[in-house]
Amino acid sequence: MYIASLVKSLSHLMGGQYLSSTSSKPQVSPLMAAAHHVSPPSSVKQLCDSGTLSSVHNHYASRDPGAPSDIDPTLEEQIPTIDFSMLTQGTPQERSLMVRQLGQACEEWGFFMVVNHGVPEALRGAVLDAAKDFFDMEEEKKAEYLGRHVLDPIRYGTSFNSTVEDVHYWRDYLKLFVHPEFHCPAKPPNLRDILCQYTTCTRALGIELLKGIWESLDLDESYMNKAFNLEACFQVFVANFYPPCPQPELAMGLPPHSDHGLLTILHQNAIDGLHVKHGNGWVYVKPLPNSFLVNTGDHMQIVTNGRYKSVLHRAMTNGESTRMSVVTVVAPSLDTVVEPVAQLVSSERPAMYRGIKYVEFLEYQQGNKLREKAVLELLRV
Ligand SMILES: O=C(O)CCC(=O)C(=O)O
Repeated sequence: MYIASLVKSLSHLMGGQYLSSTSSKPQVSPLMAAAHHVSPPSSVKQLCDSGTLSSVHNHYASRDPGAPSDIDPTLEEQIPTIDFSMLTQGTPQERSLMVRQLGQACEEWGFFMVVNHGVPEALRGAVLDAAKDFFDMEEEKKAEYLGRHVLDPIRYGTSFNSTVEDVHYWRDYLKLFVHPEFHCPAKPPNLRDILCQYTTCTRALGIELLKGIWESLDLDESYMNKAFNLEACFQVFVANFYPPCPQPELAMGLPPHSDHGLLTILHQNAIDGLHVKHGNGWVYVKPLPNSFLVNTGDHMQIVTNGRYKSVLHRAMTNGESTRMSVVTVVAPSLDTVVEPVAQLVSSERPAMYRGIKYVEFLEYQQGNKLREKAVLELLRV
């Protein structure tokens, strides 16, 4: 009851505060404005570059190796693979096979690898290099992009949301809103062009996968465009930087969480560190060469009325090498109210979630501690 009224008052507080999805910058709500004045901790890169680090400060001790949720992951389970070329250029039989496999992957895993996706390897390499060039810039230059508010379209920072956290995560990030308007730092100079190409390709990839997923549920494609306003779809790009950590047994890159969007498309450098929750355990992800890792987000769970669930994942640290990942999230337009589609609601399976404007969900998720599927749970009917 308390939670329901919290969500209601949140919606009320934020209602009407935002410009339309084509506006240049979402406005700051009074709720979030309060969080502006806390100065952020140093970036973890800066801590590492100081060269004297042999242990992590208590602020980073987010892991409890003895806790049941922290048990060692297994490699035994194989994450499903989707051949994108069969989905988009295959025979009708090949497409329907891929659609079936997509549906199965979403239902059983919420995670799959995509191969033969057509995004050039050179571009995938270039985006990681350009993101690294950004993190390698002097702190004073990066400080120009420090996030003041969780809906700022360009946001450099550390941990997840250091203004509200008790413990921090061993991660620096650059978050950019790249669609329907494209935002990018002016430095390093090649970032804009590479990112523009990369995010265009991955958006197209995401939308094709969404069509296949929609088909796997026997839903009409035109209805999907209407439900999400995909022409103005919201797309965010995140570059994650996890430098070597002196005590990886204590610190985490990112804690167990689900993603807010419909689909997240992830690509990493040669260093592994992603764990995915499957059944009661964690699976250590070893991506196939040249593949993307894709996972379903909270809004997929809402819209499918719980048929396809978002999945918990976490990013681990290591003591030797810098890990980087680049993530793009494809989501409904910011002003879309997302709710379970009527075709997946019945008297046997009543609506499980109440509808919420995408931007409200996003602001709440990004403005609070990152904790499993906490925001989605707030919307449960
Ligand atoms: O770096 C990774 O592998 C995971 C990143 C992630 O979960 C995120 O950016 O939300």
